Amino acid sequence: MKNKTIVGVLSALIVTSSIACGSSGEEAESPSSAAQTTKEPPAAALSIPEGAVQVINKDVGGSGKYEFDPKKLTFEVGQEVTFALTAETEFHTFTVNELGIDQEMDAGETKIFNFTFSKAGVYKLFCIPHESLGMVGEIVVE
Ligand SMILES: [Cu+2]
Repeated sequence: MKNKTIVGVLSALIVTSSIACGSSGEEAESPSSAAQTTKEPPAAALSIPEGAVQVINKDVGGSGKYEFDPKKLTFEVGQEVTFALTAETEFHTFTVNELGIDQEMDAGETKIFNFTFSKAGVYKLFCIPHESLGMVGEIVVE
């Protein structure tokens, strides 16, 4: 698995989105090393869309007590949901195998993604690294 280095929370907020999906393959030649990159205000980058369903991926300061908050979510068939998933201080995933959902969050990161629930059912939600530690939940679509 990848190295889950804990980056400083503030710098992670700024940098994560740009490196999250990047493969560290080609870093050979960058002629002009970004000497004068303009700094962006950190808070503005994380605007959570109105009406988004917020789920906090809790680890209570890395204490080892892992849980989704809330751990049970109920939606209607056909409902399009915008999720705002926040990882508290550790890497987490928001994974629902049966629905093909597998979102990853680095420490301190908030991930926004959309999903439309097209089929009724009760689906198991879990965090890949912490499933065995009880970080599980349930998505009900009715
Ligand atoms: Cu987790």
